[in-house]
Amino acid sequence: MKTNQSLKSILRAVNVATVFVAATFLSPSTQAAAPGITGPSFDLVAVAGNISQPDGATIYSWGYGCNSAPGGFAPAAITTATCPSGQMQLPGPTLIVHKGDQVTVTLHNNLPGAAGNTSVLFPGFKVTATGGSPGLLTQEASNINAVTYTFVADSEGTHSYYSGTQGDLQVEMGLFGALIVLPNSTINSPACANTPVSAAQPINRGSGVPGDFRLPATNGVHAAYDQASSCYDREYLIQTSEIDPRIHEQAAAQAGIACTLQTGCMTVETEPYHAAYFLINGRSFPDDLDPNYAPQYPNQPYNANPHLHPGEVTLVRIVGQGRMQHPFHEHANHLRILARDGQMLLNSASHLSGPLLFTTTTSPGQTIDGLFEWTGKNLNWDVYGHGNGIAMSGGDVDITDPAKQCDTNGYFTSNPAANNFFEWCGDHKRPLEFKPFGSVGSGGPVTLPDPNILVNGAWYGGSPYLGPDATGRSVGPTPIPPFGTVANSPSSEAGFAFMWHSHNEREITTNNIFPGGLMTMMLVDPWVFLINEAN
Ligand SMILES: [Cu+2]
Repeated sequence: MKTNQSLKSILRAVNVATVFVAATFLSPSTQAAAPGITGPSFDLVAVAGNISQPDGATIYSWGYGCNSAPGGFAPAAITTATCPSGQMQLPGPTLIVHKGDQVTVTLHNNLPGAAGNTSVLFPGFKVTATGGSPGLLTQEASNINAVTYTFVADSEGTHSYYSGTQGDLQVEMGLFGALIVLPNSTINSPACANTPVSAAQPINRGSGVPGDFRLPATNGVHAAYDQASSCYDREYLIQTSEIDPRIHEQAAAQAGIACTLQTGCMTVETEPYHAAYFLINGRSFPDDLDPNYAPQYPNQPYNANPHLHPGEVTLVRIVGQGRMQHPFHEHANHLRILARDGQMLLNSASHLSGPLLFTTTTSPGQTIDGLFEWTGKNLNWDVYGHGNGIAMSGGDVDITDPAKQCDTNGYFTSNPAANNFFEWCGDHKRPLEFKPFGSVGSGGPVTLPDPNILVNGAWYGGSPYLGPDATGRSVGPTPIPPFGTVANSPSSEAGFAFMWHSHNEREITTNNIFPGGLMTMMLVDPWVFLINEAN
């Protein structure tokens, strides 16, 4: 569970997050990224264990884990990564390799004997299996034995892996994970900087700078594919799945049956199917906001809590695991689809041709890579708070100075070496204190509630702005809580929270309790706040 304080903060945010709210997190939980173990050789185990859910339930599950210590962890900036030998994970360890790698995965079957054989499929790759015994879809490992799979990682992007044995039971029990293949060759473009992925130019930070939590690039260029149009600044992995607890209870009750049959000795009804838990990366909301590798989730190491700065290009890696489709909606902007199942969607001129989607429906077995960005464009008020005697670093927008003009795309991006907030020029000089709360008729953006009524002192982020002075701002006809409070110190987080969730509202519950389930929060933080995803 979240700490009570953070939970309250989130719950308050949820109530009004259909648009956005300024939110604060007293115990910052800014850890997310796309952590995993590095290859190209992996020694995995399929094993039983228990996962926890925010309603207090402990659910018997099966999952992949590390059979022995992995070769390494990524990203390097997350220093608390673990993959304890012989311990089940849900989802399984994220396998990180580079294009062209000869990947070897050895799977040990430590499931209960009553479960019978098990296996792993790597859809989209030409897999050679050695050892084990023939199964319906691939070679399988029998109880306490192993099988080895090898393939060349010839397709970049985000992929899934999952059991190829009794999938209706074994995938439901948790035998699935993600495989990320990073580019390994020379990018077609010399560098990712200033790639016109969208109207706003992305800031592509160099490797190793503080706040860089991307997976390792062999050539120093962070692109999802060997195409400059796939350059990105941040990345997050989202795996959706669900649980019908009745199936897990039946499997738990029969786990002790002595059995040597290849097909196992369990009689578990996998239909009719009534899911009660809807998961992102093995956790339900709000547990998915807690850090990666948090000790309270020994078998659910990965969280889901994207953070980004305005203008950053964020790579969202989505994997539909389990058996249901989920209409996953990324609030705040649409997602530009980059690739499906590891195949880039390009036109003949090598430009992105994927759709701009409001809802990225996850399908079992399908992966989606997409680029997400937020600048506040066309909000109709100045979220950066310029124009009240407060200039952005490097000077205010000034049409007489070429270095301070809006670019041809309508953004102020002319001086990326300074603080660049990707301001939409049409919204410039429309701060809330000029167009105040409750004065929509005067040109104000919306009638926002009085912050003194909406929030409870320290729970308020303190500023509706994301500009250079975002965390130290106390202006306006309705006094916003003064800066320097516990909630509004320059080092604390005071961004905008947007809900990313299933649009099937049944799925944003945890065993029928709202809020929960397949939901998380994405935070847009001001540039002055360092998004630190090291645990
Ligand atoms: Cu929504």
